[in-house]
Amino acid sequence: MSPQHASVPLSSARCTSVNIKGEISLVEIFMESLEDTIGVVIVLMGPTGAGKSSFIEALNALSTSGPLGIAKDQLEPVTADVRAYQVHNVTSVWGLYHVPIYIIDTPGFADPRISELQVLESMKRWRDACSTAEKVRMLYFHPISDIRLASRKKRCMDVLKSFWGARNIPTVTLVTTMWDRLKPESRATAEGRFESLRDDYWTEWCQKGSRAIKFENTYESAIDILKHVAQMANRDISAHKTKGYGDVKRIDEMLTVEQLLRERIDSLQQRLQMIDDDLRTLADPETEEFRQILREDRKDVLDTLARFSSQLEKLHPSPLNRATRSLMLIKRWISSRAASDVL
Ligand SMILES: Nc1nc2c(ncn2[C@@H]2O[C@H](COP(=O)(O)OP(=O)(O)O)[C@@H](O)[C@H]2O)c(=O)[nH]1
Ligand SMILES: [Mg+2]
Repeated sequence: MSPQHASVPLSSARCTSVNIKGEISLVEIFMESLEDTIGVVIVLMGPTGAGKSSFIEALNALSTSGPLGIAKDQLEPVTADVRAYQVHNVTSVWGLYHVPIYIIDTPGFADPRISELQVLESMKRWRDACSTAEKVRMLYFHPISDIRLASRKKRCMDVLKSFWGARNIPTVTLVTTMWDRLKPESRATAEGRFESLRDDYWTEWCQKGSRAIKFENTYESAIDILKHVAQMANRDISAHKTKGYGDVKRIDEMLTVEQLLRERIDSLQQRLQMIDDDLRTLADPETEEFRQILREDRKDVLDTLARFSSQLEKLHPSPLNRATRSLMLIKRWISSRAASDVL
């Protein structure tokens, strides 16, 4: 859309297609520059390694500037923060207008060092953004190569569903990846997994306008996904508006993202306990090299625990409830471990 049209309200219009003007390339921009955009903002979310950055690279594949270097097997740095890109030479067609397309790449869910809460924190305002209310779309990436839907990945989908909420269902697409990695003989089984994911775990959302699609890790497939995004419906303004980190079904229920964070803290505590037990039993000087690895691991776990527990603390600023009391116990436990002489 040209600047002179910047004040035209697009809320009543519906995006129907994309217009490709030339060689597509992505250029990183400041997140802040998207605050009052009139463009379509496509948010990529999903577990670490699911293929979000690969989708961006595929879209950028014909750029004469070369790869962006953001997918995991390429040079560091990988996605540790939210990053925004403008997609050049392609626009979304809204009624009579052509508007720019932007992509936001987010840190992964189920990442060993980043909590899902931290990812949601950075995305809350995009879900709720006013000026771009009709034009935020979300692609949730899921690797179809996973033999079964691991409970961690299922929980991540629960977090996503609770966070994006009923109102935004039509704007969300489940993008399955890794299709090109399958051996020909595994394709049929993967198709079965895709169908059961779509008709089982994603069925309620499909009935309300969400879709499940495939990404083949090629430029053409990435363009097809852009075209698909162009045809997605706007958010359903008759449905209730999700606030904060997501919906809870009952008033006394915990947020899914908080449950997950507590589970992750719990398993980190168990891991630290195991490391400490190993460090105590491995007294032999021959094991020094291994002890050094354990010490580094221990430091990593302690740092992550400290970060996760302070994120949990921010969720519960009030000092007098049950959740805060259990948090105090967690913090006390972490401090005692940090100060222990197991080294
Ligand atoms: N062959 C293939 N590799 C993929 C696909 N998606 C991701 N990968 C690979 O999986 C690794 C992690 O992908 P990345 O895009 O960085 O995941 P992200 O954490 O979701 O951004 C990289 O080595 C990618 O090359 C896919 O659809 N096909
Ligand atoms: Mg990435």
